[in-house]
Amino acid sequence: MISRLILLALTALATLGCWATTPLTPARQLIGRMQRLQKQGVMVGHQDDPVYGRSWHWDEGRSDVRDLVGSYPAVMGFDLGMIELDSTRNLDGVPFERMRREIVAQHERGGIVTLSWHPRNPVTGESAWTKTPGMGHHLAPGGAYHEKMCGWIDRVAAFVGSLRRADGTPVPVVFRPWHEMSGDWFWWGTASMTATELQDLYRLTHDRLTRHARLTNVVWAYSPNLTLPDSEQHYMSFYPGDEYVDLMGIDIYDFDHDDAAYTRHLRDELSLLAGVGRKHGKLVALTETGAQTLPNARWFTQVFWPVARQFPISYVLFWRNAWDNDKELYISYPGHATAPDFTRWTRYRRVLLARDLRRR
Ligand code: BMA
Repeated sequence: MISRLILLALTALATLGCWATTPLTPARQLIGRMQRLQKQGVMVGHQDDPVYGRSWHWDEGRSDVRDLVGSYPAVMGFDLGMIELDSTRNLDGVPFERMRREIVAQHERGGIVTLSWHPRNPVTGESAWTKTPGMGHHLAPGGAYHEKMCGWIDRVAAFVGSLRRADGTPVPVVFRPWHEMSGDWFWWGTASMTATELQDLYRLTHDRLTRHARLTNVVWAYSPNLTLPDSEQHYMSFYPGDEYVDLMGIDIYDFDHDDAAYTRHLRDELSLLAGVGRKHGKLVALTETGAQTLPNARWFTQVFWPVARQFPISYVLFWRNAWDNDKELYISYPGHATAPDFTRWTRYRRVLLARDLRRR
């Protein structure tokens, strides 16, 4: 009996020792950190924040957000579109070398990075917004474009694998492939692929990055867009499975300058998201949002926050302040009518910028 007890104790100690020495992957570390941060507040995110803004592009050390409130946003988004073609710049002109540098810098200042991907249409070579009925069939194993797609995904893997600090440590990122698949505008959307085919494409992407390229720095986001009338069943219909996803998100915009409709949708969708996140044990985030051209000077404190503050979201990513297109403006900059309101909002205790994350 005593020897049995000793054996049991030794096994327990060995197991504990083994746990203690198995380091968490960079992705697992980021998930844990985001879970802790989600309890403390909502992180402010901005697409392409340090590479261009309303009236400037490619300057170093600039940011519309930092110029206004004195801190970079907690989350930065970047897009990999055209990396599949081995291009040196993405579809909006951002050099990938610069992007890599900014991603590492954001990580080093304690911030978080999320990546989206608007790849060209693999069949026609046209933009991501070109539909091709039967796309799922072309991309399935044995399909005429399967190998090409694997090669494209591998280029994403090479870039994500190259995100390292000077000492070689991988920089973790939240990757959000095949976003807005519930809409019909992208070639991976409902006009070109079935929900099952999309799930297969998501799993293929996951497999190439984690098993084939052995990346340990990817946190996986699932991010349909708002498609009314919405329901949990609709939201989940493209879901590749719990073993492929770490974060559940949604993209919602106010394109029509209709604050009442936006807040109604935001409330419905965030409550749906909070429910599925709880049920599946995942992080949740508002993976893209914004009021196009920001016509309401008090949008951040009066329209967005009264709803968003009621839900446990990890971050909100405002889309880009395009340098080449007046319509794409989603976050304040110095001199804009929303600047005082945005500044006030970022001072709220539960609204987190990069400077608030440093020691958390
Ligand atoms: C879209 C638009 C496009 C842009 C693309 C990738 O939502 O903003 O203008 O090229 O994202 O950033």
